[in-house]
Amino acid sequence: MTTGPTDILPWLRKRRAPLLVSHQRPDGDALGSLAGMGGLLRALGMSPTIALFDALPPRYRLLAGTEWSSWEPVSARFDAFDALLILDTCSASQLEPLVTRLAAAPPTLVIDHHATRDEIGTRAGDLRFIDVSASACALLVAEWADGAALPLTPAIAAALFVGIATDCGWFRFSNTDARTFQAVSRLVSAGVRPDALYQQLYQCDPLPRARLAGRLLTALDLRASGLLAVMKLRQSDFAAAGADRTMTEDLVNEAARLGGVEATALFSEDPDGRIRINLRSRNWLDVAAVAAELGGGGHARAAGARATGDFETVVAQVVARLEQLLRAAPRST
Ligand SMILES: [Mn+2]
Repeated sequence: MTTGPTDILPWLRKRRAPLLVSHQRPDGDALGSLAGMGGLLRALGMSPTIALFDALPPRYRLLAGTEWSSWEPVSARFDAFDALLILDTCSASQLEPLVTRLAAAPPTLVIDHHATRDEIGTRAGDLRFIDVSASACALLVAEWADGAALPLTPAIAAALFVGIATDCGWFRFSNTDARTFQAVSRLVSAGVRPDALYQQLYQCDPLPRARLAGRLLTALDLRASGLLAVMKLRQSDFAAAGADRTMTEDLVNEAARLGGVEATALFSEDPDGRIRINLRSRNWLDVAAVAAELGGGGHARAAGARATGDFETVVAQVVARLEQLLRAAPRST
Protein backbone atom coordinates (compact mmCIF):
# COMPACT_ATOMS: atom_id res chain seq x y z
CA MET A 1 0.00 0.00 0.00
CA THR A 2 1.00 3.60 -0.38
CA THR A 3 1.97 4.96 2.96
CA GLY A 4 3.38 7.79 5.00
CA PRO A 5 6.59 7.82 7.01
CA THR A 6 4.88 6.99 10.31
CA ASP A 7 3.93 3.54 8.99
CA ILE A 8 7.54 2.57 8.35
CA LEU A 9 8.82 1.94 11.88
CA PRO A 10 5.96 -0.38 12.94
CA TRP A 11 6.44 -2.29 9.67
CA LEU A 12 10.20 -2.59 10.26
CA ARG A 13 9.76 -3.72 13.86
CA LYS A 14 8.45 -7.04 12.62
CA ARG A 15 11.68 -7.76 10.66
CA ARG A 16 15.09 -8.98 11.65
CA ALA A 17 17.05 -9.66 8.47
CA PRO A 18 16.17 -7.12 5.78
CA LEU A 19 17.84 -6.98 2.39
CA LEU A 20 18.52 -3.45 1.13
CA VAL A 21 18.99 -2.65 -2.54
CA SER A 22 18.93 0.38 -4.78
CA HIS A 23 19.20 1.01 -8.50
CA GLN A 24 21.85 -0.28 -10.85
CA ARG A 25 24.80 2.04 -11.43
CA PRO A 26 24.34 3.44 -7.92
CA ASP A 27 24.85 7.16 -7.39
CA GLY A 28 25.49 9.10 -4.21
CA ASP A 29 21.83 9.14 -3.21
CA ALA A 30 21.45 5.40 -3.75
CA LEU A 31 24.57 4.62 -1.73
CA GLY A 32 24.03 7.27 0.94
CA SER A 33 20.44 6.11 1.43
CA LEU A 34 21.55 2.48 1.67
CA ALA A 35 24.41 3.20 4.07
CA GLY A 36 22.31 5.54 6.21
CA MET A 37 19.31 3.23 6.36
CA GLY A 38 21.58 0.24 7.02
CA GLY A 39 23.08 2.03 10.01
CA LEU A 40 19.67 3.02 11.33
CA LEU A 41 18.41 -0.56 11.05
CA ARG A 42 21.46 -1.87 12.88
CA ALA A 43 20.74 0.63 15.65
CA LEU A 44 17.21 -0.80 15.79
CA GLY A 45 18.70 -4.26 16.44
CA MET A 46 18.33 -5.68 12.94
CA SER A 47 20.92 -7.43 10.79
CA PRO A 48 20.59 -5.68 7.43
CA THR A 49 22.36 -6.86 4.28
CA ILE A 50 23.14 -4.20 1.69
CA ALA A 51 23.56 -5.57 -1.81
CA LEU A 52 24.82 -3.73 -4.88
CA PHE A 53 24.17 -4.81 -8.45
CA ASP A 54 27.38 -3.09 -9.58
CA ALA A 55 30.78 -2.37 -8.09
CA LEU A 56 31.01 0.39 -5.50
CA PRO A 57 32.32 3.53 -7.26
CA PRO A 58 35.66 4.29 -5.58
CA ARG A 59 34.71 7.78 -4.44
CA TYR A 60 32.01 6.30 -2.20
CA ARG A 61 34.48 4.26 -0.18
CA LEU A 62 34.19 7.21 2.19
CA LEU A 63 30.89 5.74 3.40
CA ALA A 64 32.71 4.03 6.22
CA GLY A 65 31.25 1.33 8.39
CA THR A 66 29.05 -0.06 5.65
CA GLU A 67 29.47 -3.61 4.45
CA TRP A 68 28.57 -3.80 0.77
CA SER A 69 27.64 -7.22 -0.57
CA SER A 70 27.60 -8.06 -4.24
CA TRP A 71 24.36 -9.30 -5.69
CA GLU A 72 25.34 -12.79 -6.86
CA PRO A 73 26.01 -14.43 -3.47
CA VAL A 74 23.13 -12.53 -1.91
CA SER A 75 20.66 -13.67 -4.54
CA ALA A 76 21.64 -17.29 -3.83
CA ARG A 77 20.27 -16.90 -0.28
CA PHE A 78 17.36 -14.63 -1.18
CA ASP A 79 14.96 -16.76 0.90
CA ALA A 80 16.89 -15.98 4.09
CA PHE A 81 15.68 -12.37 4.19
CA ASP A 82 12.45 -11.40 5.91
CA ALA A 83 12.11 -7.99 4.25
CA LEU A 84 13.22 -6.26 1.07
CA LEU A 85 13.93 -2.53 1.13
CA ILE A 86 14.24 -0.77 -2.22
CA LEU A 87 15.62 2.75 -1.97
CA ASP A 88 15.88 5.57 -4.53
CA THR A 89 14.05 3.77 -7.33
CA CYS A 90 10.73 2.17 -8.08
CA SER A 91 11.56 1.23 -11.66
CA ALA A 92 11.95 -2.34 -12.88
CA SER A 93 14.35 -1.12 -15.57
CA GLN A 94 16.78 -0.04 -12.83
CA LEU A 95 16.46 -3.30 -10.90
CA GLU A 96 17.07 -5.78 -13.70
CA PRO A 97 18.84 -8.51 -11.65
CA LEU A 98 16.00 -8.44 -9.11
CA VAL A 99 12.98 -8.15 -11.37
CA THR A 100 12.22 -11.85 -11.69
CA ARG A 101 12.42 -12.25 -7.90
CA LEU A 102 10.06 -9.42 -6.98
CA ALA A 103 6.80 -11.37 -7.10
CA ALA A 104 8.10 -13.92 -4.58
CA ALA A 105 10.16 -11.43 -2.59
CA PRO A 106 9.66 -11.03 1.16
CA PRO A 107 7.48 -8.10 2.27
CA THR A 108 8.82 -5.08 0.44
CA LEU A 109 9.27 -1.45 1.45
CA VAL A 110 9.97 1.10 -1.28
CA ILE A 111 11.24 4.57 -0.35
CA ASP A 112 11.69 6.76 -3.41
CA HIS A 113 11.39 10.27 -4.80
CA HIS A 114 11.22 9.62 -8.55
CA ALA A 115 8.28 10.57 -10.71
CA THR A 116 8.35 7.37 -12.78
CA ARG A 117 7.41 4.11 -11.11
CA ASP A 118 6.35 0.54 -11.72
CA GLU A 119 4.12 -1.79 -9.70
CA ILE A 120 6.70 -2.51 -7.01
CA GLY A 121 5.87 -2.52 -3.32
CA THR A 122 2.14 -2.78 -3.98
CA ARG A 123 1.35 -6.35 -2.81
CA ALA A 124 -0.57 -6.96 0.40
CA GLY A 125 1.87 -6.45 3.24
CA ASP A 126 4.19 -4.23 1.21
CA LEU A 127 4.73 -0.56 1.92
CA ARG A 128 5.51 2.15 -0.56
CA PHE A 129 6.54 5.63 0.53
CA ILE A 130 7.08 7.92 -2.44
CA ASP A 131 7.47 11.68 -2.21
CA VAL A 132 8.41 13.27 -5.53
CA SER A 133 8.84 16.66 -3.88
CA ALA A 134 11.83 15.38 -1.89
CA SER A 135 15.19 16.46 -3.27
CA ALA A 136 16.73 13.07 -2.49
CA CYS A 137 15.80 9.65 -1.20
CA ALA A 138 18.30 10.22 1.58
CA LEU A 139 16.25 13.28 2.56
CA LEU A 140 13.24 11.00 3.10
CA VAL A 141 15.37 8.64 5.20
CA ALA A 142 16.77 11.55 7.22
CA GLU A 143 13.31 13.02 7.81
CA TRP A 144 11.98 9.61 8.76
CA ALA A 145 14.81 9.06 11.24
CA ASP A 146 14.17 12.50 12.69
CA GLY A 147 10.42 11.92 12.99
CA ALA A 148 11.00 8.53 14.61
CA ALA A 149 13.56 10.10 17.01
CA LEU A 150 16.26 7.64 15.94
CA PRO A 151 19.77 8.67 17.04
CA LEU A 152 22.15 9.70 14.24
CA THR A 153 25.75 8.63 14.57
CA PRO A 154 28.28 10.75 12.64
CA ALA A 155 28.62 7.91 10.10
CA ILE A 156 24.87 7.65 9.50
CA ALA A 157 24.58 11.44 9.27
CA ALA A 158 27.46 11.58 6.80
CA ALA A 159 25.90 8.90 4.61
CA LEU A 160 22.58 10.74 4.48
CA PHE A 161 24.36 14.05 3.85
CA VAL A 162 26.23 12.48 0.92
CA GLY A 163 22.94 11.23 -0.51
CA ILE A 164 21.25 14.61 -0.27
CA ALA A 165 24.24 16.71 -1.33
CA THR A 166 25.03 14.62 -4.41
CA ASP A 167 21.42 14.52 -5.65
CA CYS A 168 21.29 18.32 -5.26
CA GLY A 169 24.61 18.86 -7.08
CA TRP A 170 26.05 20.14 -3.80
CA PHE A 171 23.02 22.44 -3.43
CA ARG A 172 23.25 23.98 -6.92
CA PHE A 173 20.33 22.20 -8.59
CA SER A 174 16.73 23.40 -8.68
CA ASN A 175 15.60 20.64 -6.29
CA THR A 176 17.54 22.35 -3.49
CA ASP A 177 14.93 23.88 -1.19
CA ALA A 178 14.36 24.96 2.40
CA ARG A 179 13.41 21.43 3.36
CA THR A 180 16.78 20.24 2.07
CA PHE A 181 18.68 22.77 4.15
CA GLN A 182 16.62 21.94 7.23
CA ALA A 183 17.57 18.29 6.91
CA VAL A 184 21.26 18.92 6.25
CA SER A 185 21.35 21.39 9.13
CA ARG A 186 20.35 18.56 11.46
CA LEU A 187 22.95 16.28 9.86
CA VAL A 188 25.71 18.85 10.35
CA SER A 189 24.59 19.18 13.98
CA ALA A 190 25.02 15.40 14.23
CA GLY A 191 28.67 15.67 13.27
CA VAL A 192 28.91 15.96 9.48
CA ARG A 193 31.86 17.97 8.13
CA PRO A 194 30.68 19.24 4.71
CA ASP A 195 34.14 20.50 3.73
CA ALA A 196 35.75 17.13 4.40
CA LEU A 197 33.03 15.31 2.46
CA TYR A 198 33.36 17.74 -0.45
CA GLN A 199 37.08 17.07 -0.68
CA GLN A 200 36.56 13.32 -0.55
CA LEU A 201 33.81 13.39 -3.16
CA TYR A 202 34.85 16.05 -5.64
CA GLN A 203 38.51 16.82 -5.11
CA CYS A 204 40.18 13.47 -5.35
CA ASP A 205 39.55 12.37 -8.93
CA PRO A 206 42.03 9.98 -10.46
CA LEU A 207 43.83 11.46 -13.45
CA PRO A 208 42.00 9.19 -15.96
CA ARG A 209 38.69 10.82 -14.98
CA ALA A 210 40.09 14.27 -15.74
CA ARG A 211 41.38 12.95 -19.06
CA LEU A 212 37.95 11.50 -19.80
CA ALA A 213 36.31 14.85 -19.02
CA GLY A 214 38.81 16.48 -21.35
CA ARG A 215 37.86 14.18 -24.23
CA LEU A 216 34.19 14.78 -23.48
CA LEU A 217 34.51 18.57 -23.61
CA THR A 218 36.79 18.58 -26.63
CA ALA A 219 34.14 16.79 -28.67
CA LEU A 220 31.15 18.63 -27.19
CA ASP A 221 28.67 19.71 -29.84
CA LEU A 222 26.14 22.53 -29.50
CA ARG A 223 22.83 22.11 -31.30
CA ALA A 224 19.45 23.82 -31.46
CA SER A 225 21.02 27.28 -31.61
CA GLY A 226 23.07 26.55 -28.49
CA LEU A 227 20.17 25.26 -26.40
CA LEU A 228 21.38 21.66 -26.54
CA ALA A 229 24.79 20.30 -25.61
CA VAL A 230 25.57 16.85 -26.99
CA MET A 231 28.41 14.81 -25.52
CA LYS A 232 29.60 11.34 -26.42
CA LEU A 233 31.86 8.79 -24.81
CA ARG A 234 32.77 5.85 -27.00
CA GLN A 235 34.63 2.78 -25.80
CA SER A 236 37.70 4.23 -27.50
CA ASP A 237 37.47 7.31 -25.25
CA PHE A 238 37.51 5.20 -22.10
CA ALA A 239 40.49 3.27 -23.44
CA ALA A 240 42.44 6.37 -24.47
CA ALA A 241 41.85 8.04 -21.10
CA GLY A 242 42.58 4.87 -19.15
CA ALA A 243 39.18 5.37 -17.54
CA ASP A 244 36.42 2.98 -16.55
CA ARG A 245 32.64 3.28 -16.31
CA THR A 246 32.66 4.25 -12.65
CA MET A 247 34.21 7.57 -13.68
CA THR A 248 31.28 8.97 -15.68
CA GLU A 249 29.17 10.12 -12.73
CA ASP A 250 28.51 13.87 -12.91
CA LEU A 251 30.25 14.28 -16.27
CA VAL A 252 26.88 15.08 -17.82
CA ASN A 253 26.82 18.25 -15.73
CA GLU A 254 30.03 19.59 -17.29
CA ALA A 255 28.04 21.21 -20.11
CA ALA A 256 26.02 23.25 -17.61
CA ARG A 257 29.05 25.57 -17.50
CA LEU A 258 28.00 26.89 -20.88
CA GLY A 259 25.75 29.93 -21.01
CA GLY A 260 22.49 29.42 -22.87
CA VAL A 261 22.41 25.63 -22.66
CA GLU A 262 18.98 24.40 -21.65
CA ALA A 263 19.51 20.68 -22.14
CA THR A 264 22.42 18.29 -22.15
CA ALA A 265 22.57 14.78 -23.54
CA LEU A 266 25.46 12.47 -22.74
CA PHE A 267 25.70 9.24 -24.69
CA SER A 268 28.14 6.68 -23.35
CA GLU A 269 28.95 3.31 -24.79
CA ASP A 270 29.17 0.31 -22.44
CA PRO A 271 31.53 -2.60 -23.05
CA ASP A 272 28.57 -4.72 -24.20
CA GLY A 273 27.69 -2.08 -26.79
CA ARG A 274 24.65 -0.77 -24.99
CA ILE A 275 24.27 2.98 -24.93
CA ARG A 276 23.58 4.89 -21.76
CA ILE A 277 21.76 8.17 -22.29
CA ASN A 278 21.97 10.81 -19.56
CA LEU A 279 19.73 13.83 -19.92
CA ARG A 280 19.77 17.08 -17.97
CA SER A 281 17.85 20.32 -18.33
CA ARG A 282 18.26 23.64 -16.64
CA ASN A 283 14.93 25.43 -16.53
CA TRP A 284 12.02 24.05 -18.45
CA LEU A 285 12.54 21.02 -20.68
CA ASP A 286 10.96 17.87 -19.19
CA VAL A 287 13.72 15.33 -19.81
CA ALA A 288 11.88 12.68 -17.78
CA ALA A 289 9.28 12.63 -20.56
CA VAL A 290 12.00 12.22 -23.18
CA ALA A 291 13.62 9.44 -21.17
CA ALA A 292 10.25 7.73 -20.81
CA GLU A 293 9.88 7.71 -24.60
CA LEU A 294 13.17 5.80 -24.65
CA GLY A 295 12.07 3.30 -22.02
CA GLY A 296 13.86 5.07 -19.18
CA GLY A 297 12.81 7.55 -16.52
CA GLY A 298 13.89 9.98 -13.86
CA HIS A 299 13.15 13.55 -12.90
CA ALA A 300 12.06 16.52 -14.98
CA ARG A 301 15.57 18.02 -14.79
CA ALA A 302 17.62 14.80 -14.63
CA ALA A 303 16.73 11.56 -16.34
CA GLY A 304 18.23 8.67 -18.22
CA ALA A 305 17.64 5.67 -20.42
CA ARG A 306 19.52 2.87 -22.09
CA ALA A 307 19.37 1.88 -25.71
CA THR A 308 20.73 -0.75 -28.02
CA GLY A 309 21.64 -0.36 -31.65
CA ASP A 310 24.15 1.53 -33.73
CA PHE A 311 25.68 4.26 -31.59
CA GLU A 312 25.52 7.14 -34.05
CA THR A 313 22.00 6.18 -35.17
CA VAL A 314 20.74 6.27 -31.57
CA VAL A 315 22.51 9.61 -31.01
CA ALA A 316 20.97 11.10 -34.13
CA GLN A 317 17.47 9.95 -33.19
CA VAL A 318 17.60 11.24 -29.62
CA VAL A 319 19.23 14.51 -30.64
CA ALA A 320 16.56 15.06 -33.30
CA ARG A 321 13.83 14.54 -30.70
CA LEU A 322 15.48 16.95 -28.26
CA GLU A 323 15.99 19.57 -30.98
CA GLN A 324 12.33 19.27 -31.91
CA LEU A 325 11.20 19.79 -28.31
CA LEU A 326 13.63 22.64 -27.67
CA ARG A 327 12.52 24.49 -30.80
CA ALA A 328 8.80 23.89 -30.21
CA ALA A 329 8.42 24.51 -26.48
CA PRO A 330 7.68 27.94 -25.08
CA ARG A 331 10.51 29.41 -23.04
CA SER A 332 8.92 29.69 -19.66
CA THR A 333 11.88 31.28 -17.94
MN1 LIG B 1 17.87 10.05 -5.77
